[in-house]
Amino acid sequence: MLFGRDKKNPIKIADKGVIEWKYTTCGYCSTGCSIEVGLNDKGEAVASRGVGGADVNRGKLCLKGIFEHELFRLPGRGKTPLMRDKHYDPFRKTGWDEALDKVASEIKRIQAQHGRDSFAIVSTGQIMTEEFYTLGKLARGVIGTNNYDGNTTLCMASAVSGYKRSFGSDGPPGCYDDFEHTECLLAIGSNLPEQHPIIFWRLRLALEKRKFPIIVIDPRVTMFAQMADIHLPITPGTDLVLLNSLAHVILEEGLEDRAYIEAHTSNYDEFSKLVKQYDPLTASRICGIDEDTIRNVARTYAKAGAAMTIWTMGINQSTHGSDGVVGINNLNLITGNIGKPGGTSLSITGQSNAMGTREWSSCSGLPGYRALESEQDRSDIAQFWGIDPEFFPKKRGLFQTDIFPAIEAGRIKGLWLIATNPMTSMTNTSRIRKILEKLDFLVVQDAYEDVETNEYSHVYLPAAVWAEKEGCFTNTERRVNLTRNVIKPNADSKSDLWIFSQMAKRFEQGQKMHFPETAEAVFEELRTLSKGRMLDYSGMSYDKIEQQRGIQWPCTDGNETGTPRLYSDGKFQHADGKAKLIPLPFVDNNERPDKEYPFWLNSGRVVEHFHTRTRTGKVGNINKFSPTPYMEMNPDAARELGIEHGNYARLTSRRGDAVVMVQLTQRVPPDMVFIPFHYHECVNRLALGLLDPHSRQPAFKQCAVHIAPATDQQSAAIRNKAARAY
Ligand SMILES: Nc1nc2c(c(=O)[nH]1)N[C@H]1C(S)=C(S)[C@@H](COP(=O)(O)OP(=O)(O)OC[C@H]3O[C@@H](n4cnc5c(=O)[nH]c(N)nc54)[C@H](O)[C@@H]3O)O[C@H]1N2
Ligand SMILES: Nc1nc2c(c(=O)[nH]1)N[C@H]1C(S)=C(S)[C@@H](COP(=O)(O)OP(=O)(O)OC[C@H]3O[C@@H](n4cnc5c(=O)[nH]c(N)nc54)[C@H](O)[C@@H]3O)O[C@H]1N2
Ligand code: SF4
Ligand SMILES: [Mo]
Repeated sequence: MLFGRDKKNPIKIADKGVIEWKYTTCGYCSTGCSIEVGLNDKGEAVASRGVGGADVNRGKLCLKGIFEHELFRLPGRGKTPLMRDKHYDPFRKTGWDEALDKVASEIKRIQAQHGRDSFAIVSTGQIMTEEFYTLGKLARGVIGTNNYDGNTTLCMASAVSGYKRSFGSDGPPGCYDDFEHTECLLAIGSNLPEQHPIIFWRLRLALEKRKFPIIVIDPRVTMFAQMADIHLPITPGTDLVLLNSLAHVILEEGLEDRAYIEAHTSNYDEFSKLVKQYDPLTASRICGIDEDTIRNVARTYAKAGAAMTIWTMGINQSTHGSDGVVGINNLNLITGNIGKPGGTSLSITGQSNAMGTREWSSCSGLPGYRALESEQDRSDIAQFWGIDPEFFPKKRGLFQTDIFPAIEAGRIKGLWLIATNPMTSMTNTSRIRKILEKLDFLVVQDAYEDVETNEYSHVYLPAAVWAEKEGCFTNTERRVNLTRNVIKPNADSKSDLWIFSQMAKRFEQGQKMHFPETAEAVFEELRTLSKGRMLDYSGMSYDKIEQQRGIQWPCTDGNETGTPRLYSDGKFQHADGKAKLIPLPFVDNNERPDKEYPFWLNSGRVVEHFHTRTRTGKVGNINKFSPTPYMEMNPDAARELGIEHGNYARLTSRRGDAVVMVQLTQRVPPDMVFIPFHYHECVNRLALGLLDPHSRQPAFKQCAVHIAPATDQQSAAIRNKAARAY
C-alpha cells in the first residue's frame, strides 16, 4: 500500500530532446561553474546542467545557471546596429559597415578637435579574456586614449589596490580548497550563500567533514550571518577600525607569528605604532562591536592553526575600501596566514570575468599585469604589437568614476560603453543622465538593445552574448575556464571580439597591426605574453582547459596542472621580496544618518537577480521571486512611521527619491534599510557613492535617507508594476 507522498506521481523532468551537450563556463558570477548547454535537433539551446567532473561546482549550479540557456533568446536582444543623430530621435536600423564607420569617424573627429583623451572607453567584467585583450590593444595601441577603464572600478578596484599595496601585485592568493584546511573563517561584507551560492556550497561541504568557526561581519543578518558562529553587526563603513583593533589585541597579547613577520614583512614598527591607538574599548565606540567580542574574535583567529578571510562588497565599496583590504592583509600577515592551506586573504570577486579584465584588458596599464609607469613594460608591449612605445602614456588615465565628472566638466566629449549599464548601476543616476545627455557622441555595445543606458546613445552595436561566442573567464581562485561556442549569435549581432577587430581596421595604425580573427588565436597571443610572469598561462591550451574543467594560473609551459596558491614561498612582488605592513588611520567621512535623513541606506543583491536585470529580469522562473523594487525594513521602525508590510514607501536622499514596496524583516536594524540595486530608477537615484582615495571605488552601501509612507498607495503600485517591465 502507498502512503503520503509515495502515492503522488513522482516528479517528471520533461524530456527536452537534447541530442548534444556543449562545454561552457557560467557567465554570471565569479564562482566559475562549468555548465553544459544541451542542444536539440534544431540546434536550439534547451537545457543547462552542471558538470560533474569540474572541481569548482562538482555538478551543481545555482538557479541562475540552471536557466542560463534561456538568455540567448530573451526579449530585448539586439538584432542589428542602430543609429540616430540626436539621442532623442528614433533609432534607424543600419548595417555593420555604416555603424562601425560612423563610430570610427566620430572617434577621429573628437580626438582631432579635442585631443586623444577626449574620447573615453568604459568596459566591464563580463566579456571574455580574449575580448578584453583585444579591446586593450585597440584602446591603448590604436585609438590611444588614456581615459579607458572598466566598471570593475565599481566592484574590484579596492581589492586590486589593496593587494598591490600589501603584496606588490594584484592576484588573489587563495582558493576554494582552503575551506578544507582552515581552522577559522572570517567573512567580511560578503553574503556568500546568495551571491556565490556554489562557493558557499563548497564551504558547507568542508563544514560537514570538520567543524571550524565561522565569523561574519555584516550590518545585516544575512543568510550567511544566520549560519555563523559569531555575527558582528558592524556600524556601516567602520570595518577598518575593527580590523585595526583585532591587530591591536593580537600584538598586545603576543599572539602574532613573530617568525613570519620577521622573515616576510616590512614596516612592522610603523604599523604596530598605529594599531596601538585602536584598543578594543575605543574601537567599540566607533564600530559598534563590544570590547569582549573584539578580543574573542582576535584570539580565535590568531590561535587557529590556519585562518582565512574572505570579503566582497561590504569592504570594497567603501570610502576606505582599499584600506579595508590592506587591513585584512595586515591581519593575515601578522598571523602568518598567507599562501598556506587554509590561511589566506581571498577577495571573492564579482562578475564572471572580473579577474580577466584585471589581467588582460590593459585598463589600468598594459596586458599581463604590466604597468604604463614601467619603461620596460611599455617597450615590451610596443615591440610585441609593432608600434612606437612613445604612443603609450606614461601613467594610467582616469578611473571610470572620474570619467563621468570629466564629461560633466566638458573635458571628455565621446564615450563608448561596452557591457555596462551605468543608468542603473552608478550612483546618483539623475546626474549620470545629464552627463550622458551632454556627450557629443555615445556608443552603447550591449547584448540587449533595451538596456536603459541605450536611451542616450547615438549608435547601438548589438553584441553576441555568452556561449554565442568562444573564450575564457578567470574566476575568484584564478581558475581560467572556457566557454565553447554553443549557438550562433542572435540575428545580426556579433561577438565583441569581432567588433573590436573590425574597428581596428578603420584606423591607420590598426591596419598595420595584427588582430587575430579567432578567440583561440588571441589566446595564443596572450599565452605568449604571459610566459615567465606571475600570471603564467603558457602551460594552458583550450583543449587542456576543457579537459581539466579549468586551470589555475600560474601554469607554466610543460606543467600539467595549475597552482592553487600564491606566495607559498613567502616571496612577494615588492622590490625587497617582502609584504608590507601598512598603518591605516581611520577617517570617518561618510554621509551618516541625522535628524533630517535618519536611516542608513544599504544596498546589494539577492540570489535570483543579476545586476541591472537585463538578463534575469526576463527569465520568468527567476524574475517571479522578486519582480518589484522593494526594501527590507525593520518592523519597529516601520510601526513608528505607520508603514505596514507590503505598503509602498517613499525614500528621499540629498540626491533624489524613489518609491519601493516595503518588506518587514528583522534582518536589518531599526536605523537601516536595504534595497537590492537590481531595479532601474531605484536605489541609485538615492545613493551618494563617495569615492575611495586609492581605488576610486564608490561607497555604494553607505548614505542617509528619509522615509515616509507613499501618499498614494495605488499609484505607487501602478508605477512599480510598470517598473517590473517583464
Ligand atoms: N545573485 C547574484 N549574485 C551575484 C551578483 C548579482 O548581481 N546577483 N553580482 C556579482 C558581483 S559583480 C558582485 S561584486 C558580488 C557581490 O557580492 P556581495 O558583496 O556578497 O553582495 P552584496 O549584497 O553587494 O553585499 C554584501 C553585504 O555587504 C554588506 N555591507 C554593507 N555595508 C557594509 C559595511 O560597512 N561593512 C560590512 N562588513 N558589510 C557591509 C551588506 O549588508 C551585504 O549583505 O556578487 C556577485 N554575485
Ligand atoms: N547601489 C549599488 N550599485 C551598485 C552596486 C551595489 O552593490 N549597490 N554594485 C556595483 C557592482 S559590484 C557592479 S559589478 C556593477 C554592475 O553594473 P553593470 O555592469 O553596469 O550592470 P550589468 O547589469 O551587469 O551590466 C552589464 C551589461 O552587459 C550586457 N552584457 C552581458 N553580456 C554581454 C556581452 O557578452 N557583451 C556585451 N557587449 N554586453 C553584454 C548586459 O546586457 C548588461 O546590460 O554595479 C554596481 N552598482
Ligand atoms: S554560482 Fe555563479 S557561476 Fe555558479 S551557476 Fe550560480 S551564477 Fe553561475
Ligand atoms: Mo561587482
